[in-house]
Amino acid sequence: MKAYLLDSGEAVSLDDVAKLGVLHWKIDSENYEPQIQQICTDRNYGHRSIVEISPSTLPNYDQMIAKFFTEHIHDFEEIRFIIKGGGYFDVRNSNDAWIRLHVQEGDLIVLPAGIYHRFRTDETNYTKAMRLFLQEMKEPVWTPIDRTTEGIDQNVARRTYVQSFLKQ
Ligand code: KMT
Ligand code: NI
Repeated sequence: MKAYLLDSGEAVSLDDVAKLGVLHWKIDSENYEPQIQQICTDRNYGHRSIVEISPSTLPNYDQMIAKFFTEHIHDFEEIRFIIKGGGYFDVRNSNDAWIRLHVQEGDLIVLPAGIYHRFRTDETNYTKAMRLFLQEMKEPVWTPIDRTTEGIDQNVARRTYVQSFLKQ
């Protein structure tokens, strides 16, 4: 995984990315099951699903990619393992600038609840990813809460995130 400031292209270290609460593992994409299993056990991930992002494989493609690329938060972690292809997760740093995370085959990334982020495919225009969901979730659903939502500063996940990672 490579990280850089989106505006300037200046490299950002993975240590600095970790300070924002983003977790990352590089996993053998040929034989990922053992490591994925271990992480699921350690972090209480239960349900999984596969998403294949390309015009021919994702229903409502245009609508979906527009949604992925709209800045949002979730009430829970966003956990994604890239099986094939690549993509960009943009996350906001403590100055509210975008950091672009280029994820590719074998990257497993966890975005903490409450972090502002968005996603798009990269030049390959193809992302096959496993989505993992916390066991505590009754249904593996992902509801994005757009940054423009009224009262978002009072959202519990957002407040917890700000307290934990942005206030030093
Ligand atoms: C999401 O929730 O933003 C996504 O699932 C993006 C695609 S997963 C690489
Ligand atoms: Ni998201």
